[in-house]
Parts: sequence; structure tokens; C-alpha cells
Amino acid sequence: MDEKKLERALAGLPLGPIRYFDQIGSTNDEAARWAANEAPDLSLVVADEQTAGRGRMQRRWFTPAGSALAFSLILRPGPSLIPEYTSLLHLAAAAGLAVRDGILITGRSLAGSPLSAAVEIKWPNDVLINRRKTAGVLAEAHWQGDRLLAIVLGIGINVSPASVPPAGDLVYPATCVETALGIEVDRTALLRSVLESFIQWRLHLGKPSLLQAWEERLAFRGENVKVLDGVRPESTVLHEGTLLGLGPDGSLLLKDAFGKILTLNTGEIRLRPAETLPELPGREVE
Ligand code: BT5
Repeated sequence: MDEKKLERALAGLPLGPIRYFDQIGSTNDEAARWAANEAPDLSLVVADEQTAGRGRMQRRWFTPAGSALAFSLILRPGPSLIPEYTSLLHLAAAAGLAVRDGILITGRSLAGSPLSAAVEIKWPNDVLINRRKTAGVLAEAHWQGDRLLAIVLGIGINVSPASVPPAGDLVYPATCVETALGIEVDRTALLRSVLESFIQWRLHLGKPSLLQAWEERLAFRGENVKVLDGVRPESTVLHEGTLLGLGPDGSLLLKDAFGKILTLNTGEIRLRPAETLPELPGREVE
């Protein structure tokens, strides 16, 4: 990827200015600095490689050079982002839906085939293909006193096999778009599709249509799941039950073995299927 190619691929989209880096610590940190200096709505930071990419709770996000998409959008409060009606959870969901669309558009010949069902959103913020993590979203709010200054929406997508961390480094199995689609993918074209789709999903923030689309694509619906403590490394199982769907605010609804409905809305939990995933044929990590 280079700056010229990126600009060509994104030409005509209603974005703010774009900053491109061959290498950066974290695009979310750069976007936060820029947001404090008057970056307009939908300004975009893109990096080919991140040396300090972050997940939630300061977990590490792996972005080696030449293999992934790592970018952050700056969202300003306004008609498309009314702070009272928008939660970080909903924004992460809109981003997840956009990543899913981008992947399906990229593999257009395969969409409508079983692949469409294979691209799911694992609550709250992961995009899975064939039940393996392919993308993650990190939405962070920045305040000036009690005024919302901006939300930085960071998205990382594994595109080619080199972007997939070694299995031993992961707490959840991972894959990449190229492995799942079985085709070579142009990263800047995928980025364009994701951004185009996000701009559309943003119009659904605060509306039941976002919640409905999110719930329809939710991984493990109707299946047994374990809910783990996401903070402690030994990952204590907090609950186990059937995943029912989403509450009106985007919280997760679970039915436990006693038939009791649990509402989970803390971001600090991890979701796992009750059954472990079978091994994939062949190697996933090159
Ligand atoms: C996330 O966190 O999934 C959010 C990731 C957001 C990354 C983007 S990239 C652009 C922007 N700039 C940043 O600095 N961040 C954002 P979480 O749910 O906490 O998952 C983190 C966990 O995923 C780690 O602890 C690893 O186990 C695993 N992981 C790390 N890198 C991965 C990768 N490339 N693919 C799959 N899993 C990964």
C-alpha cells in the first residue's frame, strides 16, 4: 500500500482528510491527537504496519507490514452522531456490519453462497469468518470536560495470511480474508467497500434497523456459550447458557440452565462457544 494508491482507491467517498503512514504505533492514538486539533468529521488515519496496535483493555493487536488493514475514523458529534442516542457499543456494531459487508462485496462471486452465513459478528466487537476472528473494532470516546469531542473508531482486518498471529499468541482462533475467500484481495479496494458501507450504517445509529441487522448476523445465536471474565488472564467462566439475542440497548441476552434470562452489558467479558472448534484442514498461519 502507498499513499497515492490509497487516495486513488478512496477518491469520491465523502471522507475528511486522510493521513497515511507506512509504520505507526497505533492509528487510534494518531487519530486521537488529530481529533484534539480540529480534524473534521470522517477524517481517516491508515497505516500499513502498527508497532503498538491496541485492542480493548490495552490488549495487543497484531498488524505486520503489507498484510492487513489498520485504520481509524474520527467521528464528530453532529446530526449523524448524536451523543445522547449513540453508544460505543452501537458504533462498534455499525463498524462490524460494515466490515462484514466489505468482505462479502470483495468476495462477490461467493456472497449469497454459504460464505454469507459464515461472516458473523461475535458480540460485542469481533468479525468472524467460519467462526475465526478476522477483524476487531476499538471505539474510543474523547471528551473535553463534559463535552464529547470525538469518537475514534479503530478497525483492524486480517487480509493476507501473514496478518494472522501465531496460534500460540491467541486466546481465540483467527483467520484472514484471503484464506476464507480463497482469492487474493486488494486491501485498498476492501477498505473502500468497508468505508462506503460504514457511511450507510452510520445513518442507522439509534434506530431499531441497526439492532435488527446486528442481531441477524450475531454469531452463536441459539447456541450454548460460555461467558468468561475478560479481565483476569485465567478467564473465569462467569455464566453459561443459550445465546438468545440482543436487548434494546445492544446488551447480550442469555438463558441459563435454570431458564433465567441474563442481560450482559459490560464490555469486559469474552464470549466462547461451549464446544471447541475443530482443527482446520491445512495450515492457517504461514
Ligand atoms: C479488538 O480487541 O479486537 C480490537 C482490535 C482493534 C484494532 C484496530 S487496528 C486500527 C486501530 N488502531 C489500534 O491500535 N487498534 C485499532 P480485543 O477484543 O481486545 O482483542 C484483542 C485480542 O485479539 C488480543 O489479545 C489477541 O488475543 C487477539 N489478536 C491480536 N491481534 C490479532 C489479529 N491480527 N487477528 C486476530 N486476533 C488478534
